[in-house]
Amino acid sequence: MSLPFYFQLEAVPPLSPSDFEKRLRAIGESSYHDKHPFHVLMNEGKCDPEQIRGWVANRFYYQVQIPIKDAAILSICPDRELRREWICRIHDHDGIGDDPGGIERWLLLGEAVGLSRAELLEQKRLLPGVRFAVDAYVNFCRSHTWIEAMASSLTELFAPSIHQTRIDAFPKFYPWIREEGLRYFRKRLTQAPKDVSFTLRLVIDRCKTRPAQEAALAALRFKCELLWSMLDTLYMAYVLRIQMPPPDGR
Ligand code: AHQ
Repeated sequence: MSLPFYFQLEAVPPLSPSDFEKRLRAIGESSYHDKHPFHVLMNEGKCDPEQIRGWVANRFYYQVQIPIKDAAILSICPDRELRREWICRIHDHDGIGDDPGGIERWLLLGEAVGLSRAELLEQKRLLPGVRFAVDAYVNFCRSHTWIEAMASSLTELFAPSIHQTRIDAFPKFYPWIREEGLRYFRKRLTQAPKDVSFTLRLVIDRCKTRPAQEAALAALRFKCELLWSMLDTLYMAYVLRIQMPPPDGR
């Protein structure tokens, strides 16, 4: 079995830190899912309530798997100082102390768009393609090195604008969505930059060889692909209205 191409780069000199960062950022600039037609429709106010509810319900599966993914990273990271930093991501989603966490804030978003907590918690609207993409993210982080898994979260380099866009667009185009539903996005405006500045510095500092740098770039490309494919599934189901008939008529 041939090794991934980047392992054949041992003799190639590493990228400089600034060129490595430029390569990381270039991935998002071209293929981050803020450019996906479903997000464009949503941010231009062209989604109907059912399409918004479909997006909220399916993204809930991504949200609840984030702490599972981060726990998988903790379980393979041997560095105590890095674990002490990374564990905050689990608290951000599961909650800690008085902060109920991002999963609870996403449940509030669900209620604000007209979905019951039970519908979200029981994954009533979860589409197969979304489940496969999200599970692929968790499995990637379980089966790769901890630095590749951390590098895959760098899609959030491009996330603050995506949250601000929703904070601006939802009240303007979807006044029927209750304001408290936006709490999740508002919280990410500060959490995402904190997470990403730590992770960007770590990946640049720790990926000293060209193979390590190319593996981190491949991890980020993989994550962009899975975020994009989640929205492909939603577009197919909620815009083109093509869904797999439920197996055995369920
Ligand atoms: O709300 C998001 C979030 O908490 C995270 C964690 C991070 C990761 O660990 O991969 N990625 C991420 C993202 C969140 N929101 C997405 C969105 O479109 O609202 C973007 C997504 C990301 O950029 O990876």
